Amino acid sequence: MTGVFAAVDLGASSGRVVTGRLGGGELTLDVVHRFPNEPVRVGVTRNSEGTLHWDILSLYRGVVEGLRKAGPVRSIGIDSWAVDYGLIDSSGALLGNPVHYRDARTDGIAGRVKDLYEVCGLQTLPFNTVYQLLAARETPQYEVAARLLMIPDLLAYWLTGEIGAEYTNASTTGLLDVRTREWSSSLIDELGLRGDLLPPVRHPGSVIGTYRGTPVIAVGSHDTASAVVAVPATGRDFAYISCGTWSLVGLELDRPVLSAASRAANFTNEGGVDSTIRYLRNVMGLWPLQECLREWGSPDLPQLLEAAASEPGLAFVVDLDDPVFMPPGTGAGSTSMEGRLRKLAGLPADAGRATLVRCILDSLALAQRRAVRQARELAGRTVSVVHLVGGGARNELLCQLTADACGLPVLAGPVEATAIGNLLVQARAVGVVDGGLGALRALVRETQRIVRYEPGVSDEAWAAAAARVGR
Ligand code: LFR
Repeated sequence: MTGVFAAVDLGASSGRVVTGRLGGGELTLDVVHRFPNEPVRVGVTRNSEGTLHWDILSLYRGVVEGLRKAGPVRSIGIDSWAVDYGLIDSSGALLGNPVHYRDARTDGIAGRVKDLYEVCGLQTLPFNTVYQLLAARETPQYEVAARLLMIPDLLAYWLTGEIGAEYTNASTTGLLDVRTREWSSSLIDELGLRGDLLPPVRHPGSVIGTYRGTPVIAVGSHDTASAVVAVPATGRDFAYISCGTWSLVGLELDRPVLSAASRAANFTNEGGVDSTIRYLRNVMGLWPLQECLREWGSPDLPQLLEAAASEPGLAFVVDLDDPVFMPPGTGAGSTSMEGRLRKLAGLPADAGRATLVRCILDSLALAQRRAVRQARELAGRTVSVVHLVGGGARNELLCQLTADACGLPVLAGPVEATAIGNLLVQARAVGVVDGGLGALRALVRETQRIVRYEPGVSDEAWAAAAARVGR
């Protein structure tokens, strides 16, 4: 028995609707619609920076158009980046455009709040939903809101009229108890936030409602949770890197690690599909490269990567975890992404773009090495292979550098891991495929292109580079 399913997958720079035919050992994909996701800055006359918003209605239009192009499907699943939300009033109307997690409104807030790790197990990222809510607490919107809906839940609400908070994404808010997997009312009260805004938690695999007669199914609506479902691993001794705008580097565990060392290393315990824990760290990912490309007017990437591959390795490295790289580039002066990178890496003025790209990729591999090593130590696990999934799996230079840096084989692919994880959870929910994560992953392994990269022999150069960035 096979069926066709539609995955809506929203990334930080574009969205797509992907149909997948699954069942009977088959898993084939078709990207039926791609649309841009272009944040909008407004209100620059009120304060110098204004506020960076998601253009949520344009995203919704992309979703609806994509579903139209998808044609008849068994069901629909939606995933997106985490932490961001929309507020709706008691009539169901959206109160303002959701704010982008890279907006500066949360600057400094995390440092003023008590440590939440013991309860929610999350790494402190300045943009966690809890800090966004603390920043928004005084606004009229917050006061009159009836419900908070995370981005995929908001889109699902518009499609079906049903509200809820999908678990994997709710786990990124900072307000969910990592042990009970329910909202932590004591934490919410203690922070003086409104618990009544938070809808009941629903779990991947449950039916949300219908859109024009087609079931909409809760999937791992946090994109990283869906990507981890599609990691084509056998056994347990693997680390994964879900590499796109961010690199999410970590392990799949049965229970959270909440030790002081884990907290100090800023490792997160996010909720995964089938009650797993995604024990990982956010590494800056391809974002600095994407921003440079944008600033350079989108030059030919394959050509640039080829040139970068011929540059001397590890000549210039930066600590990509430095928060200075978090905000979008302005495209001008020293605050451009290129300017920030040049300054921190100490690049000579005549260094060209290929040198800069090599610096970014070496630095990313170095940061990924560090996260894999730390995850392994903090969780007390053996790692014999690194699975690299997502758009980054297309980047051969990055995959090879990651294998070299980690001193481990890298299995790269699938590129569309997030959409595949989304589709698999739907297909299982309607009974077209069955089994646990192991069975779902076997299907990915058997049907998708996966490329193996062997590590180079010497670790010395990487260890020295790590010491140079002080990590
Ligand atoms: C990746 C991702 C990360 C999350 C970041 C912000 O797309 O979802 O997991 O930390 O975006 O939401």
